[in-house]
Amino acid sequence: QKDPHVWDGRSAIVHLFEWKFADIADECERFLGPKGFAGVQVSPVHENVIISSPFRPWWERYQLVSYKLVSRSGDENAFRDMVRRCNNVGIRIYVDVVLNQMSGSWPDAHGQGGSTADTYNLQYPAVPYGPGDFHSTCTVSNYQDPSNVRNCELVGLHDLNQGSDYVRGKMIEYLNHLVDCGVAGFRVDAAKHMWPADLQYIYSKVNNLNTDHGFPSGARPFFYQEVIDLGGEAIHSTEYTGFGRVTEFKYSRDIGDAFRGNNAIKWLVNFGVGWGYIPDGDALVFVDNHDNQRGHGAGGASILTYKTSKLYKMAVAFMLAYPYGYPRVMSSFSFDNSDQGPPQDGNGNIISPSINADGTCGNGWVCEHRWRQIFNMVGFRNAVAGTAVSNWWDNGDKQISFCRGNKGFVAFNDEFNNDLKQTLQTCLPAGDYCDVISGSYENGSCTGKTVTVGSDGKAYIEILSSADDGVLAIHVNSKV
Ligand code: AAO
Repeated sequence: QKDPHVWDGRSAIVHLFEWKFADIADECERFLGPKGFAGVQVSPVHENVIISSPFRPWWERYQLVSYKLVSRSGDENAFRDMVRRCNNVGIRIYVDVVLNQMSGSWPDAHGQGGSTADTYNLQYPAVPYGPGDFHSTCTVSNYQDPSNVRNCELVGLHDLNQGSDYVRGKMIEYLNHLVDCGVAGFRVDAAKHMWPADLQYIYSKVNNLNTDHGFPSGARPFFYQEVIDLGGEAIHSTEYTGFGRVTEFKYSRDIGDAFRGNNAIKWLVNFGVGWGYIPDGDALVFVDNHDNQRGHGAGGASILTYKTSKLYKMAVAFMLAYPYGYPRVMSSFSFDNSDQGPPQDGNGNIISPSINADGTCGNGWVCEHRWRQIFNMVGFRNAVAGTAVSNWWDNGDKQISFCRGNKGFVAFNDEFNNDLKQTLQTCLPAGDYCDVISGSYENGSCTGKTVTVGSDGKAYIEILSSADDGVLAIHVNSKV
């Protein structure tokens, strides 16, 4: 349940936050498949309460009225069609599932599929759930007390009792429905707010992945659980790593601090377990997520996002170059305030991303995954798969480089006033290589800088502090 079940030669999940299913299907075929991505995390797919004040915020999708597959991203037919089309081109689908709770209290609550609920009285007839299926209405207020965190309401969201056979049964039914549709796994929202033993039980009852979608028989669904553990609280990530991966939030905070210059990047030499994180095979890693990019969740001012683009691209490049955890790339819509929903019309219909001539997105979508420096580093990660870090070099401060076996080499200059100008060991066979950060290697030619590696494996590497990008990356598949 820690294996993402990806196609050979592929890696990285991209979170297409709030995308519509039809657009995701197109993106799998026209971009993610060809560029070597392995999977997509989709926003919650169940029926949620439509919230009109504030107008259709992104977070309404975490407030359930039923487990029907109908949301602003599309209905069940659109969902099934997307999963099939993406699986056909080697892109797995992971669904963000909300098991902790239903909605908060809203007058006249109704959902995208027309279901209604009496949220004040804990009546959700479309499931159906009633008052006996919930924990009490106390508030999560003390992160030093596991019972408070797990048996009370997170920000007023009505807290389901996963200890009940009936409630568990409904959740297992929902997850099995998604498995039947062909998904490869799940992000489990707010896992920290549920008892580990309850989750372990629920996961154990979920069916094997659907062989009609190309999964081998006996394949268990991938589970990665949102547990925020920055230390200092009663609940630890390791309570959940026995039966799935866990989102390593320390990674997100610390990589931000490092590239912001608060902690010299030379210290990244043993990033991961060496920093006290959970084991490599237990971790799901990311630079930012849909919460902490807008000040929700954890990490605060340390977090890098698309808004700090040069440092952000460096941090994402490091995540993809360095072998720790399974990486997730964030793909955002642009926002000015933290409630704002995705690009939408006056009726709350999501507006599709447009694709510009240079491959970037328009209509309010940022599409970090279409930034050359990011998707080319997915190609780098695929090219160097199975190799270890070697020949680490640093200048004692904020310039570093390292090899991945004899398959790839990457260098970073995180100094704001000093150029990097060094002859460095690249570990690559002699030849000319295309730097996949300043350009791309396409149809046999390089649109960026070319790096010449000598017969001793060394090359002159230059990253000026004034350059658009503070990274340089070459690999065996970018040999000119
Ligand atoms: C909305 C409204 C609320 C309203 C509610 C009910 O905003 O005002 O009361 O509806 O109607 C999302 C939004 C919420 C939204 C919710 C429902 O973020 O604003 O509420 O949908 O629509 C905790 C949880 C974590 C959670 C995170 C946001 O542990 O699971 O809060 N993330 C997930 C999703 C998220 C979603 C939900 C859960 C709910 O990813 O999108 O909410 O389904 C500490 C704790 C953390 C805790 C944070 C924030 O973190 O450790 O566990 O996260 O506090 O409460 C330092 C500390 C760090 C600390 C952090 C923040 O960094 O080191 O430990 O500060 O103080």
